[in-house]
Formats: sequence, C-alpha cells, structure tokens
Amino acid sequence: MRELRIIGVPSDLGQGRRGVDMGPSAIRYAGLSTALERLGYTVRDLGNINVPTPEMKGLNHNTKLRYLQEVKEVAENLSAIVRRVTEDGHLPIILGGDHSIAIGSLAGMAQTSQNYGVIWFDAHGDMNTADTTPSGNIHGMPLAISLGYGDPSLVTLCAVAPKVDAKNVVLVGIRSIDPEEGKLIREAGIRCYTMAEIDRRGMAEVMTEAIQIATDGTDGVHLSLDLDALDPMFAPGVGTPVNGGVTYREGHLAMEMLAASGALVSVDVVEVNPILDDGNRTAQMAVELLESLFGKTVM
Ligand code: 6HN
Ligand code: MN
Ligand code: MN
Ligand code: MN
Repeated sequence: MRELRIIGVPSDLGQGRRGVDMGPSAIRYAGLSTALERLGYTVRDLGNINVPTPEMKGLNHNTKLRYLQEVKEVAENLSAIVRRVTEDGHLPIILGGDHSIAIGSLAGMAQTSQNYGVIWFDAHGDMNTADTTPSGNIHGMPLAISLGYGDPSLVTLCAVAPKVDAKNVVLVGIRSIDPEEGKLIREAGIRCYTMAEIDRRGMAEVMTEAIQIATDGTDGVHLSLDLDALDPMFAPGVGTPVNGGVTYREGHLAMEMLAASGALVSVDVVEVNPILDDGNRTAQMAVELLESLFGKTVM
C-alpha cells in the first residue's frame, strides 16, 4: 500500500472571498489523518507551504489575472514538493486553498515519469483565460493553464507544457460555464459531464466512462476535487456555490469507483471555505469523500 503525504496550501489568492486559506486547517481539524490511518495507511503530514496573504501585497493592478506573480510562486513551490513526494513513491494529498493551487499540483506531476489523466470534479469548468474571465480570478483558469491555454508564465511553469493531454481529461459535475469558456472546452476537446448528463445516465455510467478516458494510455489518474461540485446542501462552505449539484451518495459513488479502479496517483481537495461554512460541514464532507476515495467500504 502506498504511503500518503498531506500538503497544505493555504491560498486565497486565486479568488475574491477571504477564508478559503483556512481550508487546510479545517480539513485537518475534521480528522483527515486519523481517518486515513484507520483505513490502514501510513500518513505523514508535511505541513503547509508558505503562501502570501493578499494584505501583504497592496494593490494588484492586473485585474485580468489577480495576484499572478504570487499564484505562480505558490504553484512553483507546490510543484517541487508534489514531484518529490511522487518520486519517493508516495501519494500526495494536496489541501487547498482555492483551485489555482492545482496549477502547481499538475506541474509537479508533469515533471515525474508518470503519464497521468485528470478527473476534474467541479461545478465549474475552470477553463477561462485572461481573455475570457468575467472575474480576473485565477481559480477559474487552472485547467486551461494546465492544458496550455492562457498566461504564458503560468502555462510554461516548470518548463513542461501542456501538463496533461486533453484526451485524458474529463470534467464531472459541471453546471456553470461562462460563454467564452464553453468555446474553449469544446475546442480543446475535453469530455464534459454536465449535471444534466449525470441526471440522465446516472453517476455510475458517467464515472465508468470518465475513468476509462482518464486511464486510457496513462499510468494513473489525478483527481482534482472542488467541493463546489457537491450540491450546496452537502457542501455549503465554498466561495462560488451553484445549486443543482452532485448529491451525497453520487459523490461517494464517484470516489468509491475511483478507489476500485486502483488508478489514483494524486489528489487535490480545494475551495473549502470555513468562514462561509455551516459549522465545519464542508471540511467534514471532504474527509468523508477522501475516506471513500482511499477505499472505505461498508464491510
Ligand atoms: N472554482 N467561472 C467563474 C470565474 O470567475 O472564472 C467561477 C470560477 C470558479 C472556480 O470554483 O474553482
Ligand atoms: Mn474549481
Ligand atoms: Mn511526464
Ligand atoms: Mn468550482
């Protein structure tokens, strides 16, 4: 059994609402390490990487790519740790922070010898660029950047571009796409499983296909788990909630199927915002989903 390594990335630079920087603490407080140890894993928490806070930096004039320089530095630092953990044969669990941190997760994985696919579990496509963003928030761009679209300094991070092949990337849980973003998703040729398709076909069929696509010709799957994929009823503590999301059991089924595939090589868990939460429910949900992802079953 592979050993697990937890890496916290307390970043809220990629989006507009404070509090998501407390995600790693909230998820730890909800008992992540103990839960994974109960499943029989050896777990080591590597602590948090250093992330600047917005207050440190004064005004940011790049309104199309907010905190570009800082987001890039965080991604670079994270990528080095993810790379080292993976090369040591361990599986990284990266705790956000906003979704911009996935730029670093995927950059780290792309530098290893492993060829991987990505399941991007999200209400949103995260396929904006500076030309299409309605907000200037980089958390709406990490998938585009990883596929080679967008700001050149982010796209070429760690001198590998793209970080993943679009033919091995799937979006699951999607229900909020900006108009120009939708065009890029189609142009890039990413398979996009919307909530409407999940409703019609069921999560089991969708995940069977999603895992097939992400594992086709690859050595494994990176899961990028944005808690806003879940319906706000089950994960209220997120900065950009959208109604009509993945239910409690659909979420667990997806994780259970990914566990059964044996294909998981790395995971990031992002967008948990304790300030917007109802108690610590969203972090608790994240821990429960990770338990399923790492093989928890009824008996
Ligand atoms: N997330 N599409 C919107 C934007 O501002 O680009 C929302 C992005 C949300 C990103 O939740 O990781
Ligand atoms: Mn996201
Ligand atoms: Mn590679
Ligand atoms: Mn999202």
